[in-house]
Amino acid sequence: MKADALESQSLVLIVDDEPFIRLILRQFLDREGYQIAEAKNGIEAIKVFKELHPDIVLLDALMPEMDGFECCTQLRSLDSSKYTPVLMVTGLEDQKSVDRAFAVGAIDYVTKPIHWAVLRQRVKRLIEQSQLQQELEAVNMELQRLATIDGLTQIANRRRFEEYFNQEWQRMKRDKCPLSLILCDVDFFKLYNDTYGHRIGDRCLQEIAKALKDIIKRPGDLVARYGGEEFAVILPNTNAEGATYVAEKICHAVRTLAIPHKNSQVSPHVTISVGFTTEIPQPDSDIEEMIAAADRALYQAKTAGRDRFVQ
Ligand code: GH3
Ligand code: MG
Ligand code: MG
Ligand code: MG
Repeated sequence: MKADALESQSLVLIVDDEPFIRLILRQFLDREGYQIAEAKNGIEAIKVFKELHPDIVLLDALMPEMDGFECCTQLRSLDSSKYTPVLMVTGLEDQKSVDRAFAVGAIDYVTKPIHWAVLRQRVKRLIEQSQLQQELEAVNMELQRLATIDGLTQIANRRRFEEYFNQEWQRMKRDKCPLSLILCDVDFFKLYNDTYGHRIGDRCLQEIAKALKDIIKRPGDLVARYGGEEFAVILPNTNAEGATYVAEKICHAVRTLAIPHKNSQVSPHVTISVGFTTEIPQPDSDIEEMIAAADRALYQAKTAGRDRFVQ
């Protein structure tokens, strides 16, 4: 009759003001392989919950000090109880009590005298459901993270760039603070691929992305892969002087990687061109125009000879 290994580690919090009920519940669930904690009223239950984070709460309704309904309300308001099922175990059978229990966040309801075979299944299933829910949430969070990351370079992708740039644009507009945007494009990268092959080209992009990440570390800054061999950097709360400093550092960092590029027309190594723009977004200014301005600066860096930055 033992529960399986997973459940045997689960902790059940029994909340009841009657010592005899706590005792028979403890004996039964102990035989089922659960760990047990006890509380004799709602106040004590909250305290024990915060301390031990049980996997399920078996909650009596009528108790002195704080009853089960109030206790359940308070439990539901705790962040740490998000996935913890509360099972009401009570002598109250009227519709009003049942409705109230569910309204305050109980996930299920069983009445006294306890039907042990039913209780056994309820406890088992509620714990399983809550574990499954937590696993799904973890998978979901990982999926959300993956959806914003570029597979090749492991930095933010274009989608994340758009999202963050929009967000920071609005924030800088509200706060009347300068926002800087840097666009970078690897020089003669088509020639690089043609010379060394696409796989080495990929590795080159990975190295450049890593170098950019290493130098742009201020909280709030974002480095993203904007396109094939193009990178974008968002610098909130950063004026033109700050952006100049970062743009210079980007050119320097790529040069310092000293990745050979024998067919580049500007250097024996891979270089990057950088364009940037800074503005305090105004109520009537256009976000697309800011990207276009950075793009124009980048184009000027290209036509002026590459391996440089232009504002
Ligand atoms: P410019 O100096 O004017 O920027 O010249 P360029 O050759 O870098 O510019 P162009 O836009 O003509 O070529 C970009 C090249 O980047 C073409 C494409 O094959 C390469 N590229 C884009 N994405 C990737 C990628 O994920 N991996 C590799 N290896 N190459 C890529
Ligand atoms: Mg009671
Ligand atoms: Mg390009
Ligand atoms: Mg290029």
